[in-house]
Formats: sequence, C-alpha cells, structure tokens
Amino acid sequence: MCCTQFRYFIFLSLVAATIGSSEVVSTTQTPTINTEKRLRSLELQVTLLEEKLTTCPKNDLEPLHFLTTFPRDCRVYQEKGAQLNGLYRILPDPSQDSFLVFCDMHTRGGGWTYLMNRYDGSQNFDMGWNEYQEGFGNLNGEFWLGLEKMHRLTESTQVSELLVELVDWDDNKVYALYNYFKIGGRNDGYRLKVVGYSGTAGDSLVGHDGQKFSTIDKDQDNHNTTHCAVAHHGGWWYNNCYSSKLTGKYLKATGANYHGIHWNSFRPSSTYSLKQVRMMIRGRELWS
Ligand SMILES: [Ca+2]
Repeated sequence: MCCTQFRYFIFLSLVAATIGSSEVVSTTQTPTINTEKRLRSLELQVTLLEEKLTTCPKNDLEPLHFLTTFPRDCRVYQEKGAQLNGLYRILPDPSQDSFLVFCDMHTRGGGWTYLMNRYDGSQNFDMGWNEYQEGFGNLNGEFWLGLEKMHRLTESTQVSELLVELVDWDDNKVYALYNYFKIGGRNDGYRLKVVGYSGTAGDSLVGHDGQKFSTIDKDQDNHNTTHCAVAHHGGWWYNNCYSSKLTGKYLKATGANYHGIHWNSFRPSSTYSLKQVRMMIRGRELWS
C-alpha cells in the first residue's frame, strides 16, 4: 500500500477520533469506559499507521508535517500501544524538526531509543566532528544517531536511563544500565553526564562522566600530550584516555593495541575488540 493511501487512512482515523470526542462532549459529562476504549483504539490505529509511514522515502514524508505532533520518544510510542521494533518519527522538542529513530519495544521492558548500533562492521566509525555531531550510518543497520539528537532527546525529559548491551566473540552477552544519562549542548562540547551503574558488564563509563566529546579533528579530551581520538580511533567522551570506547575499529576479536571496540571491565585486553555493541536510552519523568 502506498504512502498516499496511508495518509488518507490517518486522516480518516483522525476524523473518526474527532467525532468520537464530540460524542463524549454532547452526550455525557463524564466519558464512559467504552468511549475511552474506542478513543484509545483509534489512537493506536493512527500510531501504527504513522509507524508504517516511516518506511516511506524521505521525500514522500515531507507533506506529513501537517500532522500536529509526533510522540517525544520511543517510550511514548510504547505507551500508545506500539509493539514493533523499527523506525519511528519522534519530536523531542516541538520548536525543532522531527526525526526518525530506531525503537526497541522488547528489550528490558521496551520503549528504548537507539543511540548507536554495531554488529557486523559494515559502517565506518572513523568519522570527524561534523559526522559525529549530525549522525551517520543506516538506522536499520549500523549507525551513530548524532550528538545533537542525543542532546535533544535527553533534554526533552527530566531523566533518561541508558542501557549498553555488549557481546563478545564467544557470544557472551552482558549489559550496563545507568539510571541517569544526559548529553550537554553544542556550546558545552556535548558533555557527558552519566551515573548510577548496575548490570553484568561492569562499569566502564562513569570514568568518562563530565567529559566533552572528542573526534579525530577536535581534541577536547583530558590528556595533555595525546589526541586520544587520533591515537585510538572513533569519537568518544575521552578522558585520559578511556575505559570504554564503543566507536573504535571493528577488528573481529583481536587487532592493534587500543584501536578496537572496548569496554574494559568486560574484556580488559587492549587488543580485544567486541563483536556487538549498542547504546539506547529511555526517558521518564521524575515521578514515574
Ligand atoms: Ca588531548
């Protein structure tokens, strides 16, 4: 079914939802349970149709800006009933443009927005500042979402938790969960704020707490004599230099010292490079 038809269905669903709302107002002062169910069902249908629309070519999506709003993040989509992993259009900040993200609706309760994903080495991560700022790769494959979007995502909620999932070449799977994660703005060098570790991977990220982001063409690390991103590959919140680095070269288990994908508390060897890594966040309000 083509995108135009989906748009038409969305329009009809919105009209139906509007009619349902009018009935609530005109027939009773307090909505009945059936009316609420009907509205929720229509809302879900609209959400699912919007989800299918995200697979349309970008040019075909532009006219959809007439839609008043998109959910803030993947967690809100999940609350509206979305159950499928895949691409969703979100709007963390209504004063700026919406954008696509990959949502995971199953892992550890679901509602996760991916920040990065690597599993086969198909995407080069030896990128400069502009690329790390704006994002690169394929959202349905390997990618880096981009520092600006990470900032907007973590600014839009009071609290974001971060989940890091790691797999080594023996297929051992571990995770690190942080109950507070935030990325500062452009003028603050996309500074990392991360605390509250739990999990099975060991904590190799809190040592980077408070650091600005560095790339091969921008040294904002804490090492006086080394440009860490040049020495070790991949942009990261380098300190002096790192205890984790998920943007290194994809080396298939072993390679040159300190060049690979590392999470030291999981696989400490400086020559060992991980097989699969991904980072995802989930927003929540302080009172939830
Ligand atoms: Ca330096």
